[in-house]
Amino acid sequence: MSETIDRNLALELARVTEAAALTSARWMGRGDKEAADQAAVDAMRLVLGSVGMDGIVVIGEGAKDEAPMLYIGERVGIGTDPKVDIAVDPVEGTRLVAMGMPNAISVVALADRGTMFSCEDIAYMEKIAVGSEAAGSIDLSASPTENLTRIAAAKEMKVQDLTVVALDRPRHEELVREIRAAGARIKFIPDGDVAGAMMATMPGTGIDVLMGIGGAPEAVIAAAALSCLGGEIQTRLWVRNETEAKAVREKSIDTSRIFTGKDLVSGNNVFFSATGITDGELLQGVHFSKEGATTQTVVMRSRSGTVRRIDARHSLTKLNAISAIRYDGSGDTVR
Ligand code: VTB
Repeated sequence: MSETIDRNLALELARVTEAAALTSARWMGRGDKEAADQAAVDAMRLVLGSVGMDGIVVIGEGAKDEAPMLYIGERVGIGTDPKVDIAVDPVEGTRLVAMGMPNAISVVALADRGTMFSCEDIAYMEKIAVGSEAAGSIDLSASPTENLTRIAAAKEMKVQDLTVVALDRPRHEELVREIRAAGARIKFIPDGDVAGAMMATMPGTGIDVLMGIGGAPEAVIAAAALSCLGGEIQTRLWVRNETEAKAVREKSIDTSRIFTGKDLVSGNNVFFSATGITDGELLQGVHFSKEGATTQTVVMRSRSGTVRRIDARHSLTKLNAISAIRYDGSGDTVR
């Protein structure tokens, strides 16, 4: 399987996230996050449908009855081998696009069939993620102070020099208090902790660690990215309400278990692509001009460890002539 999966899928994923980013970027700052998401979903689904694979959406837009497309369990691809699990987030940070804020990305990850974790009963996970220099030094069951001390030691830095990225949420009040008491700096993000985890892992972003509670599906996508980038992620399910607590009791879900990156994505041939929608530290967003549009994408494969950045220039007039996707913003993609 490896040859097929290597040659056919790695770079094709770039086309998938590019298409989603190009269409959803039309909605930047227009205050309509559903429209930004729908445009991306339509384009992503269309391009995914042409990829030579037999894919099942494991992380998607939601359960079948609430998500008409890219729902969990949906089969995508042309149906030939390889058999893969797919995680999609057509717009990671729909509000970021709607409000024209930084770091909205379009993301797809693939791994061998049956190797991606999913827990539809619990929506959130506690997370900690670091880059390769600090891999092996974190422990989610230890306090944030302890983790910051260990990360600083591993990176030969002072805690005061560390920058934590965290979602700006009331549920992080205690975490924020502790990080501040330890003396580290914080970069708050309004949404998008997949980008946050990638920032903590990629060199040159100025971020040392991601901490806090975010979406469980986003944890799996982040784990896919980290299996390619190196670094380490640890997560734990976080129960948000009585409905989830009931599911935990009835299904004996272990909420004390710490999931490593390998627990979330166990396959060792993982492909990942992310294209910027709005400009950010990680990737440039979609820029439009009279010639068309430009995109920036990071494409990676865990087995080889290759990380590529792809700067693309798109002629929207030509694309419109050959595709069902309405790239010029003139209307909806034909579904
Ligand atoms: C995050 C983030 C997403 O949801 O996981 C977050 O990555 C967590 O949920 O972009 P809340 O927004 O409810 O805190 C998003 O912000 C939105 O899907």
